[in-house]
Amino acid sequence: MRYQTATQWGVYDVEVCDGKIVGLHYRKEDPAPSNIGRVLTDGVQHKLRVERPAIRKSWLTQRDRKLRGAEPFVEVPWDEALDLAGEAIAKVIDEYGNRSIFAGSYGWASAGRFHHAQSQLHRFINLLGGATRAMNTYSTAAAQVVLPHVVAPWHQMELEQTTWAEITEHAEIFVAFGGIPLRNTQVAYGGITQHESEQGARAASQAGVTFINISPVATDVSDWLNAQWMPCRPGTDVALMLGMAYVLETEDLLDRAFLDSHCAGYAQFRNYLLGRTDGMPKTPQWAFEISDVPALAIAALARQLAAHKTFLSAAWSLQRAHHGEQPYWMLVTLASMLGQIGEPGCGFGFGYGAEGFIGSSGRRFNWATFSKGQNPTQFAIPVARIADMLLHPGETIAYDGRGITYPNIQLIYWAGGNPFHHHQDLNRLVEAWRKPKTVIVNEPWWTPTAQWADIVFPATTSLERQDICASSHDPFAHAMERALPPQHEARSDHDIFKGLAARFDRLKAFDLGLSEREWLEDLWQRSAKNAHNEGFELPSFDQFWSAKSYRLPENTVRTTWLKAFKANPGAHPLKTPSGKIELFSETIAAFGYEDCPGHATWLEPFERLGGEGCERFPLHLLTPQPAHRLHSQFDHSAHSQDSKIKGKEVLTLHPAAAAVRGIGADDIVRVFNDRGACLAGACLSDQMRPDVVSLPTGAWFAPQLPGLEVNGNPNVLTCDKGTSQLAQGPSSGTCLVEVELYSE
Ligand SMILES: Nc1nc2c(c(=O)[nH]1)N[C@H]1C(S)=C(S)[C@@H](COP(=O)(O)OP(=O)(O)OC[C@H]3O[C@@H](n4cnc5c(=O)[nH]c(N)nc54)[C@H](O)[C@@H]3O)O[C@H]1N2
Ligand SMILES: Nc1nc2c(c(=O)[nH]1)N[C@H]1C(S)=C(S)[C@@H](COP(=O)(O)OP(=O)(O)OC[C@H]3O[C@@H](n4cnc5c(=O)[nH]c(N)nc54)[C@H](O)[C@@H]3O)O[C@H]1N2
Ligand SMILES: [Mo]
Repeated sequence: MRYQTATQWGVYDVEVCDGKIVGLHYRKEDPAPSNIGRVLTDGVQHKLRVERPAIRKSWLTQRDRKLRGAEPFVEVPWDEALDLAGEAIAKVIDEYGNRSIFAGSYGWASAGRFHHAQSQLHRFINLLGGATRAMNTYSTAAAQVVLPHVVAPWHQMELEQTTWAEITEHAEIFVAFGGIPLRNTQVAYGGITQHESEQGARAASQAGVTFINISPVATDVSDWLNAQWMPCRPGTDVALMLGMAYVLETEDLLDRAFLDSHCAGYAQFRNYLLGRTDGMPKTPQWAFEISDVPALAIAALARQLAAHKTFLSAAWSLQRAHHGEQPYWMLVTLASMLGQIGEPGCGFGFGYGAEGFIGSSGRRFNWATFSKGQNPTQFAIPVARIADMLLHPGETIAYDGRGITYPNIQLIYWAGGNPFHHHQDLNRLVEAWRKPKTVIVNEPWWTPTAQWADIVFPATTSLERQDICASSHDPFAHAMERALPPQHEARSDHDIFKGLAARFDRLKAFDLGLSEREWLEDLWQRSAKNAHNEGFELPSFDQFWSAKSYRLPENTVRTTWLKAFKANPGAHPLKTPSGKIELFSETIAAFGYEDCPGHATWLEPFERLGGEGCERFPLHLLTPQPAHRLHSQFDHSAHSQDSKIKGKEVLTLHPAAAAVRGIGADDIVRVFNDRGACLAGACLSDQMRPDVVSLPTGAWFAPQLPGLEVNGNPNVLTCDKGTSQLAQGPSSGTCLVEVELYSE
């Protein structure tokens, strides 16, 4: 039998025979289906499934916290595990209050609007009086906080920014800071039906658009785009952009009329650019010394951009670094100086190689979501400050103009994320994670986070339940069919929280007496109302479910991003305080943060190539997204394991860097700095700077030897420091290491 399923990397039919997945079929409507789908064939029914509720041994006997992560589990019946979890939650609320529960539970979990693990957790915990939550994402925290001050709310920009179709038709030059790595466009949050990024880039190239790849890695832009490569040092893009801005200003190649009519604060920025505030003009020579891109090349590029219809883009990775607010603010500043913002195919945009929906022309639609209710504590921390919060209860940090005081967390509940994958400086997280009394995790597999819990509830996967896949950025909705019965004793997150809600007399308030099918019908009917308000009708739920997929009616042509603002800024102001693009922000300046002043600024990161003290760790470590999976998901599958070297994640380094260290292809190497060390398998490539190495994220954290992680998880090396006091985002992009041949 074939069943339709939808994942965050595409829609597939899985073939099931005698209760086993035996095959996977790609969909013909997808022009570039992702191979990541292969993880399903052996990964779902894998020996690493959590089979039954499990309690860590000495938590069960004496409520120990110190051995968390280093101890076996005892399987218990469902009722006993739910009783224990319910008692632990009730006790913490009683003794410490709701803020002492951390239910931020960041993570991608799986596609599907009803069985969305975090939403289920949040609905449950809100009914008990709420909990401490997390705000913003690991993906784009710095952007989400700085850009609303400067130009527009992030979510609006993601959905409405310039399409590939407009770039193809109108742009002449596409500048890609951080490239357009198409491997990342396999994925889109909440699901994706048609992978169109490659088509989009090819069409632009065939229409004559010139691509420029400003990145430490040449392969961040596909070779068929014939991009000009400018290999900059990581974390120095702001300096490079300032060098270009200097040329535009001093050679009078900028649009002063646009800066006057559409922007606020160019004068303040200009004083800084010319060195009037700090005695340091940001000349191309100055920019060369920081970025290692020759001054002549910087000046030539600036002139080239001013003479053409230019689109400036940046990867999301640029802002996942110390002072990550600055490259995005600076990109907007540079685009404002060119004055082409609001013209079709020109201006600026973010993430064209980040997720598959960026730049697509498909209709955007507001599908109904599963209702989480309100969090009565109304309290959240910046998502990447979790270890800091656990280690420093009572301490106050700055965030976007206010103070946030860390609560005293006594219980962590995680459903649908893997902090032992996603957080920086995992050795610090290990220490922090042992502070609370209790950790509860819902997981399908024995991931590191499950291994680091006290109570583990076995969760079903999408293939074991019914759901609807429909995201605001995708023109399709799909039925997600139940292809398998729940494996072993697994239950859906919804059923797990039903069991817990019953222990608090909240079952009826939690599930409203509705079955899974009735919840899906409710979602569909609420979406139908949204559709009706937009002037079209959805089919009935039964029609949709039997057809399996539904496509939204084609849009009337989407308008060019910021076109109305360009035409008449007075009549169509931005949502910033001045209604203009804020090259200087009075608001941010008034916060008085030395690590995020009032205009885009080059600020030294805590470590970088060419910076002070880089001699001991002379290589910059990039930690990009993995090509063969989504984050850490299904790392146990054959598809992911086949991409490894001797079972280790692959570290790519330049042949020259390898030669001086006596490293050959396929050798096992030790990657280390003062924060930690891990093993990896070496792969050589001359398509990168010789002082840069690259180790994708997602290998399951395995600190099996003293001071040594053995699977190749780069987050034992990254630093757990906020981007700045403005956004407090993760700064995983800022990381120096050394590499040596490993011999046991
Ligand atoms: N060094 C470094 N670190 C990074 C990054 C980087 O660039 N560099 N990138 C960061 C970014 S952008 C992100 S988004 C994060 C990603 O971090 P996460 O989103 O936490 O990573 P995932 O591996 O997707 O974790 C999802 C977990 O949910 C589980 N799961 C799947 N389906 C279900 C379900 O139905 N129910 C339940 N209960 N669980 C389920 C999966 O098994 C998996 O363990 O990583 C961040 N970490
Ligand atoms: N296959 C796959 N795709 C994914 C994901 C996945 O897990 N697997 N995860 C998804 C998620 S959650 C996210 S947030 C997005 C992330 O999307 P991005 O953050 O855009 O992707 P990254 O792969 O982290 O980085 C892109 C490239 O930036 C370059 N780079 C790094 N630092 C610098 C720098 O300082 N300057 C310059 N100029 N370049 C730099 C690196 O060479 C890297 O290849 O990807 C999504 N797509
Ligand atoms: Mo992300």
